Amino acid sequence: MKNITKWLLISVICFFFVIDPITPELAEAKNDNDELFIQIVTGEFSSKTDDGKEIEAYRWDPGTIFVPKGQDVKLSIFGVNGKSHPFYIEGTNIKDEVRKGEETIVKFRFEEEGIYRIVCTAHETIEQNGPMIGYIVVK
Ligand SMILES: [Cu+2]
Repeated sequence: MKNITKWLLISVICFFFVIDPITPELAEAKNDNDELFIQIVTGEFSSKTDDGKEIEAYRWDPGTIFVPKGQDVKLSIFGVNGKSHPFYIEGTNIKDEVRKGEETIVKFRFEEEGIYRIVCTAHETIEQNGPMIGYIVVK
């Protein structure tokens, strides 16, 4: 009986520590050029305060994306809410604009780990109906 318990315990340990856990892969998001293809959109939150004041905030959606270091990335941004979103991406020389109903595509590759912001210069602060700031997390 002791032997069975011992082997059962060893089996459980092997299952959790030796067998490789299933990890999600982004293979399907990669195209023929081995680029990581990521799609985001422009969105908008709007609400009314108790005193009737309309408030709103434009957003990149999703607002945070994860990118491996040294990976070629093709980022598609589709303009849904808001007429125009001029933006830049920190750590790159990318400056472009997203317009309503149009897709803007930019390509980049980060060699350094870090958090790089996608900043819409028209909606950078709360006062400008933002902050429309996204985060590219490079690991
Ligand atoms: Cu904007």
